Amino acid sequence: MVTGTVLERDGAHYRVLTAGGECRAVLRKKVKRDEFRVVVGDQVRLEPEAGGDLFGITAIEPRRTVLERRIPEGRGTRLVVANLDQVFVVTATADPPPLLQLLDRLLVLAEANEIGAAVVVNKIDVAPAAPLADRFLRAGYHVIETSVVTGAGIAEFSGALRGLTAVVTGPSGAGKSSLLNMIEPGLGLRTGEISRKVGRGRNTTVGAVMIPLTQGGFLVDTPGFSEVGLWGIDPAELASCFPEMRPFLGECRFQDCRHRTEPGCAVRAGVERGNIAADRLESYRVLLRELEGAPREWE
Ligand SMILES: Nc1nc2c(ncn2[C@@H]2O[C@H](COP(=O)(O)OP(=O)(O)O)[C@@H](O)[C@H]2O)c(=O)[nH]1
Ligand SMILES: [Mg+2]
Ligand SMILES: [Zn+2]
Repeated sequence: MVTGTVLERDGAHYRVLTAGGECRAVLRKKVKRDEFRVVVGDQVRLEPEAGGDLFGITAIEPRRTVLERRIPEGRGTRLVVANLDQVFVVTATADPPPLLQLLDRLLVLAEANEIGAAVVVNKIDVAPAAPLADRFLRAGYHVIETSVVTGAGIAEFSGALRGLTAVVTGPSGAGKSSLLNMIEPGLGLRTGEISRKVGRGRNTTVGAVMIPLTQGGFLVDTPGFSEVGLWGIDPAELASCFPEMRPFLGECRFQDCRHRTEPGCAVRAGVERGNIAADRLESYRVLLRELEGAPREWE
């Protein structure tokens, strides 16, 4: 039996990486009938199709994680990528200035989908890493400080990616493409682009692509990541997506406390004592408003 990792979908064909190299595969009828949806990142079982070098996908191995996005007009959800281990949220120290609420939102997305999350503070040659790095360290995240200019932290970032299936995300201009080019020079990603869509030259594609790394592991390039909404998150669960808030969650006076103005709120007390950063609570509140205001009828 041959197994492989689905790297990319192209219409009815899937590009699959096996121990013996890359091959092209199609869904076997049985898999189709069972309405299995094969997505990028899936581990699949393959059998040779009669005549030709095509393989048939006969089964999908159980998924470790899934990332979904909602399809508009109440048409349900679509899997974006399977078996993602880790999300690296990249920010620059400056130029462009860090967008704290955007970074927190991406971290919450990972948490809510039970995918590991870490922060990369890049451009430490431009401005000191400390205030930004400390903010995320105190929130409980692993933080890697890097500079593409001096090479600082690149080996550490590379080591953190090794063997994992990871997404590298973050605001435009933070240095994602530059970092990845240093880790995998063969990638040849364009840098300094105004829009990554322009850089990719394939702006109609919504599918994810898995890129095998020489050192082992995969990078997932998914235009879908930032589109993965917060819609799936129960507002009551949101605070538990902030690691530093978790120790306080059972301690509020009201069991259904949303940590706004309720009396006896242990999370707010945690902010007053300096255990939780005030701007993290602010990010929580922004996301909570969004979740509570989101239309629920499609779920
Ligand atoms: N000074 C400095 N500039 C960087 C660093 N990393 C990236 N850049 C520059 O920042 C700009 C945006 O980088 P890019 O990799 O395209 O960012 P992306 O949009 O996140 O992919 C480019 O002009 C890079 O040369 C860094 O560590 N230090
Ligand atoms: Mg880029
Ligand atoms: Zn509370």
